[in-house]
Amino acid sequence: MHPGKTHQKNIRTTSKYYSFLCTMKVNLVQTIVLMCIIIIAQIHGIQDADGKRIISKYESVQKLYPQPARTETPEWRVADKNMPHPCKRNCVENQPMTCYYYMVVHYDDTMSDTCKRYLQSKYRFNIDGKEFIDSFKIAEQEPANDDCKYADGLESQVMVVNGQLPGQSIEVCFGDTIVADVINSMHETTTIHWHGIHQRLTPHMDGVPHVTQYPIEAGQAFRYRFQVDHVGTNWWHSHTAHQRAFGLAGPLIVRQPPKLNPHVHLYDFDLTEHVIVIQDWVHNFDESVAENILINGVGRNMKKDSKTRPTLYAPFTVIRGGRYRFRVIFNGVSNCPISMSIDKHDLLVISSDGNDIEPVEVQKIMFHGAERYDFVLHANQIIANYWIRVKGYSFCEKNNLHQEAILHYTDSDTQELDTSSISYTYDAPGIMLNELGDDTAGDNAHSISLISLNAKDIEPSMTPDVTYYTSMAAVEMAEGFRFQMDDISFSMPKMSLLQTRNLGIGQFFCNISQQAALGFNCKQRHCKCPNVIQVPSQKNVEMVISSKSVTAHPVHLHGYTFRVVGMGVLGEERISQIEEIDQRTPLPRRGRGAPLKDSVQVPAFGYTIIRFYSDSPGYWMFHCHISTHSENGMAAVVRVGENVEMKMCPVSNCGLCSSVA
Ligand SMILES: *[C@@H]1O[C@H](CO)[C@@H](O)[C@H](O)[C@H]1NC(C)=O
Ligand SMILES: [Cu+2]
Repeated sequence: MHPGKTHQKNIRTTSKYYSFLCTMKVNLVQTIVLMCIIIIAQIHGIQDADGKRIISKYESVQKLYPQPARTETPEWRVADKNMPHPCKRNCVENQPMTCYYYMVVHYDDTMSDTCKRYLQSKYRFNIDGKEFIDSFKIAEQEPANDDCKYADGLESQVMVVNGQLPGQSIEVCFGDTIVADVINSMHETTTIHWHGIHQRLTPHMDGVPHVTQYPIEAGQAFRYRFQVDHVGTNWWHSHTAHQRAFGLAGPLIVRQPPKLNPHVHLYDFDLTEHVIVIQDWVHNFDESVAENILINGVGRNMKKDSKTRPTLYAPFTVIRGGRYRFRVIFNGVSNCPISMSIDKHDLLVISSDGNDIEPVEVQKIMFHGAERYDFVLHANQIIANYWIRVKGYSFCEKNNLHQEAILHYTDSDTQELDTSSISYTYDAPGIMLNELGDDTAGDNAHSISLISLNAKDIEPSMTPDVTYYTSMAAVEMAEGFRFQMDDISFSMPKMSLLQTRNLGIGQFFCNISQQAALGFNCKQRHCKCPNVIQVPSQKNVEMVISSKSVTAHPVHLHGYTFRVVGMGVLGEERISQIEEIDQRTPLPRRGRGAPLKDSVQVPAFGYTIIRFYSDSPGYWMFHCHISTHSENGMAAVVRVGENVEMKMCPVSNCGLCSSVA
C-alpha cells in the first residue's frame, strides 16, 4: 500500500482536551460521560491555532442548504463526511454504480480564518530569508477538508464548490451514472459543464447556459444526471461567464477495469494525490489579468509589493522505485499557455484529454487551455525533493509568471529546497511536446508536435463527407477587441436552443451563410448574433479551423472527441486565403491513427484540422477556451442533425424547470 493512501488525515479537534476532562470525572455516573461525548460532537470541527472553533463560509452556507436525503434508491452511492466517495474504487467490468454528489456553489475567501493556523511557527521554516510552510506537515496534521484556501497567501474573493479550491475530485468508473445536485448559493446564475463527457444520451446535461439548459438561478438547484461515457482525465467547471477563473473547477477522473486499460503495465500507482490542477490565477473577480499561476490551489506569491505570507507549495509524494501515473488538468483562463517539467525526471506521456496514445518520452509538456495530459513518472532518482515547474507564456510571459510545486521522495527532508534556480528565465532542458505554435514542418530535436502522436485507438480509414472552414479572430477596433468566429461575435441566445428547438427553426440564431443571404458582409459590418453552424448527422465531418490573430487559441468542441489530423502556420497574409490554398493544394493531413482530443490549440496565423463522425445529434458548443475570448464572442454552436434526431429529455429534468425535482 502506498503511504499517501494511508495518510489518514488526522481530524484534529480539541476532543483530546475534553476527553481528559472526561477521565477526571470517570468516577462519576455514566450520564456525564455521555454528556462529554455530546460536547465532543459539538466541538468537533475546524479550529484555529488556539483551538477556538471557526465557522467557515462553507459551513454557514451548508446550514442554509442542509444536505437532504434525496437519493432516489438505496443503490445510490453517497460519500459520508470526511470519507472517500464509494464510487472511487477499483473498476470492475459491468458493475456500474450511481454516484451522488452534493455541490453547493458559493462565494468564499482565500486566506480566511481557517488558514490562520497554517501560519503557526511549528509549520514554518526559512531559506535564505524567505519563509515557507511545510506542506507535508500540514497534510499530516490538519484535516484534509478544512476549508482553508491558502492560494498565494493573498486574501481574495473566490467562487467555489463546497469550500474547496480547486474543487473536489470526482472519481468514478466508466459506465457509472453521476447524479450531481448543484445548489446555487450565489447571487448570480451558474451552470456546470462536464468537460470530456460526451453526453450522448443526455445532451441536455452538457451545462451550457442558453444552449443546452437554462441557467441555474440564484438560490435555485439543478440536478445533473448522466452516464459517464468517456474514460480518462476529465474535469468539471462552470460554463457561465468567467466563474471557472475564480475557482469553479475540479477534476473528473474516469477509470476503467485493468483489462481494458492498455497502459496498465506501465505504472504501479494511479492515485488521487497525483492529480494536478493548474490554473492562471486572478484576484477578486477581476478576470482581465492573470497575476499568478496556482498548482492545486497554492503557490508562491508573485506580487513583490504586497504584504507577503510564507509560501505554501503543493506537495506530491512518491516512493523511490515506484512508477506513478500523474494526471494534469490545465484550467487555463487567460491567454496563458503553460509548460510543465519536473527536474531530473522524464515524463512518459500516455494519454491526452482522456484518450490513450502510444507512449512518448519527453521532458516538458505545453498545455493550452483545457488540455489534459497523463504521464508516468518513474521515481528513479536519488531520494530528495525536486521542483515541478510551470512556466506561463503569451500574456503570462509579460508578467514573468511561473510557479513551482514539490516532488517529494519519502524519507527526504521536507524542508530541504534548493531555491537558487527558481526564476522565470530558467528553461528546463529536453524535448517539449505540443509546443506553442506547433508546426509539423518545424519538427526538430527539441520538440514533438501533437499530431505526430499515435492514438491507441485507430479508426477505420476515413474520407471526409464534408469540410468546413471556420476561423477565429481578435480584431482590434477603436472601442477594443472584437472576438469572433467566422467573422461573427457570438451572443448568447435568449432562448435555450436545445429546449426551444421545436418552437421554430432558425428563429433564434444566425450564421455566416444566413447573414450573407440577408446581404450582410460580416467582414465589413459587425455581426453579433448566436452563430450556429449546421452539420449533418452520421457523416465524416472535417473542420479546418484557422486563427487570424497573433496568438494561438485553444479550441474546444463539446459532445465529441475528434482526431487532430493537421496543424501548421501559414502566416498573416496567407491565413485569410486558407480555403483557396487548401483547395488548390491540400494542406498536409496525416493518415490513420491521429491523436484524439477534445481541446487543441490553433496556432497564431495558423490552422488546425480536426475530424469526427457526427453520430451524436444536438447543439454542441464550439469555442475558444480562453475565458475573455469566448465570453466576448469567440464562440459558436455546432448543431448536429435535425431536431427530430436529437434525444428527447424528461421535461422535469430538462432545464425547463430549474429546481431539484
Ligand atoms: C446557416 O443556417 C441555416 C438555417 O438557418 C442553414 O440552412 C445553413 O446550413 C447554415 N449554414 C452554415 C454554414 O452552417
Ligand atoms: Cu482565443
